[in-house]
Amino acid sequence: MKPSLLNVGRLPPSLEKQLAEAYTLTTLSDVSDPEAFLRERGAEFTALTSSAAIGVGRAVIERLPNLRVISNFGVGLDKVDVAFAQQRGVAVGYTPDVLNDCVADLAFALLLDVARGASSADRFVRAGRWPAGAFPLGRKVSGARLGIVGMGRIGRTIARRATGFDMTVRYHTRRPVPEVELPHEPSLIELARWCDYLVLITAGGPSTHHLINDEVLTALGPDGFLINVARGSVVDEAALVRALQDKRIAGAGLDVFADEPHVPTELMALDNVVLLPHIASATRETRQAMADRVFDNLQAFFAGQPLLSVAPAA
Ligand code: NAP
Ligand code: 8YV
Repeated sequence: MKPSLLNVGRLPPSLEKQLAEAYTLTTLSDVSDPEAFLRERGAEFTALTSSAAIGVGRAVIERLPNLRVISNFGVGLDKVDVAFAQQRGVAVGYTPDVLNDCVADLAFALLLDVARGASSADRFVRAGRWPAGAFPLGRKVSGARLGIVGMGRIGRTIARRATGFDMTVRYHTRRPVPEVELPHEPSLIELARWCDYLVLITAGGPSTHHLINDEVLTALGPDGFLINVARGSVVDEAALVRALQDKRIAGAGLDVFADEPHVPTELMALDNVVLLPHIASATRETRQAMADRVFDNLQAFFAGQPLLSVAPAA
């Protein structure tokens, strides 16, 4: 008998197909009345898949009394109630490391774009404005000062990329990372004051909610750029909009937003921002590697083996 798997997230079609072959798969969004379905059939499911974008909260987990394993498509667990799942003895798998390269690459794509004005210059050319005059000067990236907020798997990959641009790097986390030789800056304000580019790559969730507030943006200053590839919740978006409108910071490159897929209209009106639809891990290679990890975590669990990537105790 195949184990019953409830999919509450949106997964790549090839992964859904693979899951449907190995498990008795139900996708919650296909069900007409999910509330009633969970009430009547919740006890059938031993496994659950979700994605970092959708997650799974306590209310759903509570409806699944026989749940034994969650496999999350994504490394960010801010929308998964890991603490409650683990308390119930449910194993939680996720997809760390396989996306480090692509997220770090996209952080640099945003950084270079907003500093040099690539997207803005593209709009300038397409609008036929070049014959009327030169595009405004950008800002130099090579040799500049890079502040990284978060120095985990992806933060370290971003720091490695920065060596190729001869950048001077410092970082901020709650605790210095012993194996990282870069200078740790215990004060986020001081890091923002020091750097030219401030890249956010912390976890989301309550501990980082609005870490980047008006005070930090003021410290970053009119020549400083903010890059966010972490979570929209890390930034006070209203304060960011005001800082950009008043030119109290130079610009921002954003892959993530507070209320995705909705982007504040004020940001769309600004030319000193680059706006991306949460695509940092979205390459064919990396999404396939993430899909493989989601599948392999489940397969390992049902083979009685440890998950390949198990979420740390919450
Ligand atoms: P990780 O290895 O767990 O690193 C997380 C880092 O955040 C750690 O260095 C941690 O250091 C730091 N941190 C946590 N709370 C903090 C706080 N309050 N103040 C300062 N630093 C704090 O995670 P990762 O694999 O590098 O991934 C990081 C995050 O990137 C994910 O959680 C996810 O939200 C985001 N992400 C986004 C995309 C995208 O598509 N844009 C893709 C993948 C991941 P301390 O605990 O010592 O403070
Ligand atoms: C995914 C992410 O784009 O892994 C994460 O935490 O944010 C991204 O890799 C996405 O969440 C997939 O749902």
